[in-house]
Amino acid sequence: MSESVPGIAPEVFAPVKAPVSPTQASEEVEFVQLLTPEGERVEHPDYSFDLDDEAVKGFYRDMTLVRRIDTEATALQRQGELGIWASLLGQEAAQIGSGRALNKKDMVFPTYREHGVAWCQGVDPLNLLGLFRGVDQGAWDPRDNNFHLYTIVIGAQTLHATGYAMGQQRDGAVGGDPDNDTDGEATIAYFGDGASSQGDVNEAFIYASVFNAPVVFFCQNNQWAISEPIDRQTRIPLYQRAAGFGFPGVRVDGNDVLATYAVTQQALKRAREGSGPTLVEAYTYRMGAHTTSDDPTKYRLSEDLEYWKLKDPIERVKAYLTRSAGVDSDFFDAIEAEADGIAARLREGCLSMPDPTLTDFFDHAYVEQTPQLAEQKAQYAAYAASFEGEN
Ligand SMILES: Cc1ncc(C[n+]2csc(CCOP(=O)(O)OP(=O)(O)O)c2C)c(N)n1
Ligand SMILES: [Mg+2]
Repeated sequence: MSESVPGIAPEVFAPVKAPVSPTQASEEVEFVQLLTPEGERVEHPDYSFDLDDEAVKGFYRDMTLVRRIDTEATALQRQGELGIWASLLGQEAAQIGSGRALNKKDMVFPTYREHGVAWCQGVDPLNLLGLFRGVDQGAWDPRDNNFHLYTIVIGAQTLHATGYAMGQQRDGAVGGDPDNDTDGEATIAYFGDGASSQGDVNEAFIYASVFNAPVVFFCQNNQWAISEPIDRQTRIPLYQRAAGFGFPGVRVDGNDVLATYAVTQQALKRAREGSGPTLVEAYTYRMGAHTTSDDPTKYRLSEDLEYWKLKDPIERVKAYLTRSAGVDSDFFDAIEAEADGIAARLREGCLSMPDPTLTDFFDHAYVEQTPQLAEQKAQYAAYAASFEGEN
């Protein structure tokens, strides 16, 4: 292989050296932060958090409840009641901050890990469990809560979101009074650091840019795509990629719910006003396994997790509420009790879900049954019946 190519620096050909741990890389990171890991409020020149402490208490409640939902779902999987579960542990602030910045008419396109955003949109967590239990293929109607079905095909939803946003634009739902951010609609697409390498995501960026679509690309950079570290996805900070596509990018402390709220709110406002897309990179960490089928101890250091535990998104809000907002233990105890109640309801609801029959799957392939599918369903039913009476 040639040592040098005119106009290309030799280091481009050097093997990419993954850092020993993402922890080291994170020391260099600059991002928008409004609440430190110690729970101290800080100011930023471009972003401010303008809600009161009641709202912060609400964020604390949301994050605590979704963490509990997540813990219960993980336990249910371990007990054989769910086929698989994708935990959001560590990403509560990124999801609640962005989810609470949404307006009623905004539309959400999630991946498979956005349980916190689903919560903000009012999707019953039992519906999420049905999907992971395998008794349905997503039992919620996206129109009920402006929250689309989970997408497992990495990055595909960014194209769906861009198409939807272009529809909002063509329906005249964008623009209007720029001082009234309830006037106008936007779309938000969630995806991961690994997804940023997909062709679909890059195509979505181009379409959104040239058509000025009202879409916010919300990337949760949790440092890992299963066992692949962020260094295998990019050599520049992900948010900087937006510049090459012609729209703004911003990196936010994804473990800071106040900053995530403020940054997403501004990006959504831009979109609703007709100023086009924004890429938000929420810098965070996947504290659990990729899914319950994964064992992260095989590929990452436990010291990383210890490092990120100090940046826990919930603990910093608790520290702020206790020290700076005068909130006492009654408040926290009440939320724990509420979490217990939700967990019990979920467990009971999960265990009592009716099993599907295999023929159900033929009914849900298309909105309307086709003659071919009807025939296949009948053939399958006859085949299954031929085993009746056998052990
Ligand atoms: C198109 C496609 N390729 C591969 C996979 C297998 N896969 C499932 S999750 C995943 C990693 C995704 O990582 P990231 O985008 O960072 O999201 P995270 O799981 O960290 O939230 C991969 C490669 C898939 N589901 N779809
Ligand atoms: Mg990831």
